Amino acid sequence: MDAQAYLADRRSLLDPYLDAALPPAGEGPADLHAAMRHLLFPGGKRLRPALAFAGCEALGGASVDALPIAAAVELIHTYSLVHDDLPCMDDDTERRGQPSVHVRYGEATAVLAGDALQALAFEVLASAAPHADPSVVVEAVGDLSRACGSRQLVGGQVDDLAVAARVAAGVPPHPAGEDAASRIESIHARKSAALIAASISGGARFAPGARPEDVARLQRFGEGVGVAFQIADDLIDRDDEEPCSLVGVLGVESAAKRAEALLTDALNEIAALDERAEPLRDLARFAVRRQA
Ligand code: GRG
Repeated sequence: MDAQAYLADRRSLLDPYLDAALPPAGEGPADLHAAMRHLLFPGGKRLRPALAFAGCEALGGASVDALPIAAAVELIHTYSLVHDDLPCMDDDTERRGQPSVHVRYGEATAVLAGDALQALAFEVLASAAPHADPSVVVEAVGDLSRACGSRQLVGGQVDDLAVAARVAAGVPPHPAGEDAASRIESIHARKSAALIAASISGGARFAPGARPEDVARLQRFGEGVGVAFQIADDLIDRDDEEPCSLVGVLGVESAAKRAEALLTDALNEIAALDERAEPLRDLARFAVRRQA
């Protein structure tokens, strides 16, 4: 099964589970619950849940073992998109060809829908406890909360916004004497790669009998693939004006080479895993080499 078929197949496992986890759109406050569903269904590529399933399979688990973490990472991803589109952040009126949540439901409801999606992610993850080893669930909650916090996702977003603010103020995006490429990769690592790595290692944790050294290996794999994924995203946009992009700083060719080098290093990191890691390898290649 290639990466696209894997994404489609695992979407059909995830979506009914996600649907059941969300309050129905008609339940009061109806606007809030409808706003929470707005970006979730039909949703995007479902890359992070697929990575969670594939991470679990790579260590011998079944996809169903990873359902709670797969749903949790998609809920976090969705919350971050709802908030990222707000006028005080990226100020985007459309996402995936639809009005952004704040355009459709108003700003206050969009902020609160994002908050509720984030809380629901941890509720869903905690609900794994009766089936999974409770100590695995506690570790997974700790890992995911760290990936979402001020040292990772939120901190990366703050530093990204600071680059945009410098440009808006008419000063160079990166201070003189600073290594702009390293700074950008550090932002990518926190804003994009932390959640991607948490998806993979989080899924891996739920494989019965997963060894901590293999989970750590998959975490490192995810960190590399996550940065490469963000570079690929910037290559697709080809936005030379984007100040927080390696494409702007290094040019298309060097940025593409950097993404490939990160992918190669990441694949080497998990070379010892057997053929059960093949869906994960395919997803990583797809994430880094896709054209859209
Ligand atoms: C607001 C806390 C907070 C964080 C925002 C997600 C994010 C951080 C910013 C969105 C803009 C951006 C460039 C994020 C990097 C991650 C990224 C490329 C998201 C898009 O991911 P895909 O391609 O999206 O998996 P789909 O639509 O397929 O779900």
